[in-house]
Amino acid sequence: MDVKGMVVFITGASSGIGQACARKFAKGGAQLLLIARRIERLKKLSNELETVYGCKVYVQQVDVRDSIGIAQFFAQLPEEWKAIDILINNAGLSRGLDKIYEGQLSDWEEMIDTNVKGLLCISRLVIPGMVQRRKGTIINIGSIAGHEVYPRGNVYCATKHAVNAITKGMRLDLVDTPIRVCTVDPGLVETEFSYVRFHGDVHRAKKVYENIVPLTADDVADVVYFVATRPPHVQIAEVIVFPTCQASSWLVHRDLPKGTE
Ligand code: NDP
Ligand code: 8X3
Repeated sequence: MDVKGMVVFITGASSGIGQACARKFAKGGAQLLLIARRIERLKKLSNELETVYGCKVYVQQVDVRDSIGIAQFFAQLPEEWKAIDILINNAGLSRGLDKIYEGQLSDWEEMIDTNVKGLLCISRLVIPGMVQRRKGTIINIGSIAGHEVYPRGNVYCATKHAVNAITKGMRLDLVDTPIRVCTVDPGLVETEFSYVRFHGDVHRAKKVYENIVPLTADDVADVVYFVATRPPHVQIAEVIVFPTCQASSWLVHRDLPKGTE
């Protein structure tokens, strides 16, 4: 399927996987609707995409935890931008890596509000138009954390299990439409993810990717693009993508031989 001229809506496009997806779909000729909280980054990305790929880009500062703000953003969108062909529900984060009896309530709220309620809120506004137009692809960015729970991952894993369940629920409820629902579930990807998880502790964040070759955001964007560009009758329900050194959430081979990094 060609994405040329399609409206692709990416949440959390200011960094990491979302930003890599924006570049990938721009290269394919799509029109990009991009949101995140860091608007300066989105504007910079928009300039880059318009210059390099000559595509149309619409950016707006939106916090996906703010259901009223999301509704206002959606209501004021020009009609051409409301006709979303591909929704990439990517905005998400982890906060903390603590035993469940030591975790911070504020971290839990932030993860649940962003990863679960934010995704639901955006989807609730976008899917009716897809149903009406009888066209659309929804790609949720889940995680291996939505399939396995790892020590101290408790609430983050719970939010990604919720994303997994919501994705399945969407697929069931949309089975009588041409809309496709997919989830792309990565393992270790080196982005700002761990920096955010550890509240800006760069040293601790770097240790997550020590002595391994992790996935890059571009690797994940390649998978998302592949999923989106299958023929309309092909619905890739779920993709788990690991770096080669990873076999599960908690089995990661870190003994990288010198010279192969
Ligand atoms: P990054 O931290 O690099 O990017 C996260 C993006 O989400 C940013 O653009 C950020 O934008 C946005 N975001 C976070 N909170 C909000 C909010 N309240 N409102 C709007 N946007 C928000 O991490 P990744 O690219 O790695 O993460 C992207 C997705 O991939 C997440 O859902 C994550 O759970 C998932 N994932 C990541 C893996 C990894 O190892 N990196 C593995 C598996 C899944 P801003 O801060 O500007 O609002
Ligand atoms: C991000 C990957 O393993 O840190 O979802 O949960 S992991």
